[in-house]
This record gives sequence, C-alpha cells and structure tokens, in this order.
Amino acid sequence: MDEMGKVEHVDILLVGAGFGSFTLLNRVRRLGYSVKIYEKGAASGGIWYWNCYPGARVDSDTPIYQMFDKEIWEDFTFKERYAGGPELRRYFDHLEKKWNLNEHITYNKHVDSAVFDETSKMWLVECSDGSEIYCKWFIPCIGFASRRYTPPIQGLGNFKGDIYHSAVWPQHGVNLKGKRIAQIGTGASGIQIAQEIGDKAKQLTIFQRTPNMCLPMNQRQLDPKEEEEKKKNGTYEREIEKTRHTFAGFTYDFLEKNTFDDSPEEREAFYHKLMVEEGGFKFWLNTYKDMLFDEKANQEAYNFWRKTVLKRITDPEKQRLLAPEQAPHPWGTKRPSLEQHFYETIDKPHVKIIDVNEHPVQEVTEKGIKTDLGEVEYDVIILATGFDSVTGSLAQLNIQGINGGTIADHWKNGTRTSMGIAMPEFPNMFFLYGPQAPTAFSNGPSCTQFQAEFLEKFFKQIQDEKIVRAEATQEYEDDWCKRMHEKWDASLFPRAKSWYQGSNIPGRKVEPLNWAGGMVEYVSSLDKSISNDYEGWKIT
Ligand code: N01
Repeated sequence: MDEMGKVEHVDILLVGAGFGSFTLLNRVRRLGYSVKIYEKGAASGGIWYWNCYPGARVDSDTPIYQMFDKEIWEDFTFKERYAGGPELRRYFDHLEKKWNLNEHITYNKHVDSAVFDETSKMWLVECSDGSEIYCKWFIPCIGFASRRYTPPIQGLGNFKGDIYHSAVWPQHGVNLKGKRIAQIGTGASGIQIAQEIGDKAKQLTIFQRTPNMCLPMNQRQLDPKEEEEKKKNGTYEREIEKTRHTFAGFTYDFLEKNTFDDSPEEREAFYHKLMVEEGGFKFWLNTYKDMLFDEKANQEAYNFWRKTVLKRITDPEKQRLLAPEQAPHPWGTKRPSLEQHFYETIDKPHVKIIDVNEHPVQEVTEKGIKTDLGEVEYDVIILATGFDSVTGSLAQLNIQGINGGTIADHWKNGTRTSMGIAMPEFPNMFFLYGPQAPTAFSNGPSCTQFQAEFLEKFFKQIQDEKIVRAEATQEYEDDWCKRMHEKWDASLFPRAKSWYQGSNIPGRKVEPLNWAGGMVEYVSSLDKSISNDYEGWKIT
C-alpha cells in the first residue's frame, strides 16, 4: 500500500536481487517500464548473499562471471581468476551504485504468494509483511538454489552444539578455530568448506555419500595492469562474445573429435594440458566430444582423472574413498567441483572420512554423531547437503495460475515449462535461471544475460504492438518437454544420482531439470518463439 492506502502498481516486478534481476532491470527500464525488485535478504548478491560460508567461490573464471556490460567492468576489476564470495558481494555493491539500482530494490521483502487477475490482466503479489502490489508482469529471478535441503537425520534437533547449513550461513561468520567439526556432504559447498576450514579445525570428520571427482581450480591472482590492458585491447569483449557460441556459455567448447581419434600418447598429453596445466572446467567442457556420451570414452577420462588425483593422496583408505577404482557414475555426469588444495587437506591425519553407505548415520545425539563405528563428539555440525534444486525455488512459492493451481500443482506429474522461461496457465509470468533452461549447465551470467536479452526484445515488441497478455502455449510446452528428454536421454547424465535430475533427494521424481541441448540452440528457440508471429505464445 502507498500512503493513500492504495495498493501499489508497477509494470514489472522482479523477485530476487542477483544477476538475473539486475541484468533484466537494466534492460527493461530503458524501454520505459517501471520496475521493482523485491529481495528477501538484507543485501544483494542472490546466492552470494545467502551462501556466505567459508571459502565460497565461483567456478567460472574472469572475465565471464560478471555483467556483460562494458560500463560495469570499466571501473571494477576482479582480483582473482575465480572470484570469492566477499569480492562478489563488493561487485554487487558496485552494480547497485553504478546503475542506481537502490531506488528500485526493496530489501527484507519476502514474496509469499501471487495470483493472476484475468480482468485487470495483472498479478496481485503478497508479501510476508502483509503488503501487496499489482504488477503487469511478474518475473521471479530466484535461481536454482534458493530452497536448501536438510536430510531427515534422526536426532538432528537434539544436538547441543552448533549446526550450520552452507546455504544460510550466518552473515556475521563463525569462528571454527580449534573446533571438533562434523561435515555432511561433499558437493561444491562441502569441498570449498572442507579445504577452507580443514587447517583451522582441531578435528574434521567428513560424512561422504558420493566422492566428488574434483578438478584443480588453478586459482591465481590477476595482475590489475594486465586486466586493464585486456579491457582496452578488446580481450574482454572477445571473451564475452565467445560465450554466445558455446555449449555452456563458457569461452571454450567440446572438440570436434572423439576420444579414440587420438593416439594414447596424444590423449595423455591432451588430458594433462586440460586438467593439470589449464585447470578449471576445461577437462569437463573443452574435451573430446564423446566424453559425456560414450562409456568407453568416459572411462578413459576417469582413468586419467583418478591416476592424477591419487598422486595427491597418501593414505590408502582415503585413496579408496576419494578416488575409487570403480567410479560411482560416469565421470562428469555430476558437476565436478573446482578445488584448490582439497586433497592435500583431506589427507591430513586430523581429517577423517566416513562413507555413509558403509557406516550410515544412525542418529545425532546431544553431543555428536552415532554410526556403527560408535558415537563421536563434535562441537559443530556443518550441513553442506545442498538444495531442493532447480524446481524447489519456484515450487515453494504460492503462485496461482488462471485455473487456481500452483506451480507445484502444474508440476505434480513432472516438471513442465515452455523453453525454461514460462508456463501455460501462468500468463504474464516469466522466470530466469530456472528449470528446463541451460541454468546449471551453463555459466550463470551467460544464461541470465541471454534470457534477459530475449525478454528485452519481447517487451519491446509487445510495447510497440500494445499487447497486454502473453501466455505460453500448451503445444510449445509439450514440445519443449519432449526435446528436454531427447537431449538428456542421449547422454550419460541419467546414469548419475545427481541434483541435475532430482535424485539427490530420496523420493523425488527423477527427471531432467536442465536443458542439455546447449546454449546456442536454447537462445535460437527463444528467438524463434517470437519472431514467427509469436508462435509459442497466446497473445492479446
Ligand atoms: O549441493 P550438492 P552444494 N547423507 O547437492 C550430500 C552451486 N554452487 O551446495 O553426492 C550424506 O552438490 C550429497 O551427496 P550425494 C553449484 O552449481 C556452486 O554443494 O548426493 N550426504 C552431496 O555430497 C553446485 O554444484 C558453488 O550422494 C548427503 C552434498 O550433500 C550447486 O550449487 C558453491 C545426504 C550436497 O551437495 C550445489 O552445491 C556452492 C545425506 N543424507 C554451490 N544428503 C561454486 O563453486 C545429501 N548429501 C560456484
């Protein structure tokens, strides 16, 4: 409500203050739309606000993990090849100032529900503080990881020490020096936390369900002068332009050749270059084109990965647990984390690994954790157990479509979207960086940038044509779901129990959640849906 007691109105309401909403806001306000962002946290950054655990760091490298706008990078230079959480928070402050975003953002504003009013063609959005706002276009930009997952571990509530989840880490930080720490989970968050706190802890026990087949990050400090030069000589622009033409929105892509096109010596040298010399995701996304499709090719990659990692672990039991002879799933079908000194840290005597498949957690007690190996006391339990990924963010909101059903209802027999950006029965609503888009298969800022560019074109076109209602067609949704499955089923991805397909949570439907057909095909599908007289949309 405003001071007159009237419900507020805005053209476009965005939810979440992260990459997605900032990119989109800056584009659509130039078209003359009034735009607001509601953010439930006290500051911007999205995932970087909430996941402020020790060692949080991005796994896309500079310069592509940022806004693709020259005016922004002109006077902000990242200090590291892979930026850490605090630097990314500073980057968001910079964005807010540079683009004067403050007047558009309301913090500590938690959207609870939204309902579409067919008469006014507007969404009525309600917040947990009781306030309401009408918007013509409703666009949640809440990403794929805003609903954390805590497994139902017996007795967790009885623990008298401290429990922290990586996805809602205290903003003021936590002193873990000299503590006896249990950490559950070894995904990207778990790997980063363990390598960061390993040396501070008196004792660290990691409860592992699946080994994370990590790749070396090859982190390095950036030389500010060199970066300035790259900005001047066009390198930044060229690198960013490359992201438009690759499978995952990175600067590199799969090779044209297959694994066994090379001789064993050539292959060995190539793997070494990618994994050891260059680091990052190159061994995953810049490798032979059959690696994620052909079992033998994949095994070859795993053999090299294992051989390389084993050299960094001395304890034979830890070697067995971290890099087993038999891979738990094809290599790369679960997101490999980028580590800095994870294996060396874990190899230390005060760090233990318990495989929960061999020794399940029986119960958390007041003092510690009990398995068939006995009860061990801890001061702190860290839950690095991930998210109700990809769909959980949107499904948790009470958003009602025209037939009164919520998003969760729309997905009760499986996730369905039109091009990973809209759904039938939810007119005038889009979402960024969510289900069935390239999302977790992409460099995040590339995905949000290309989706925002599409929406900018869309909003420009409907403004010119005085269109007030747009709803994805059922036909387009059916077709997208079919294509989603075709791409997914042709790969080795279905073979891993991973959050890519919802199998990290017992009982959840297992289905492809991210578009596996590549960024280029994705963007051209979006464009086609409006260029051809709105063939993907019902328009009025
Ligand atoms: O979550 P995860 P995350 N008992 O789901 C384990 C992005 N991100 O927060 O592998 C024991 O990957 C679970 O085991 P398993 C990035 O895209 C990026 O780490 O399912 N363990 C797994 O080990 C990332 O990939 C960064 O068998 C249990 C862990 O908990 C995504 O977010 C940093 C268990 C969860 O790992 C998710 O990352 C952080 C149980 N009952 C996040 N239940 C960057 O580096 C679950 N687990 C950019």
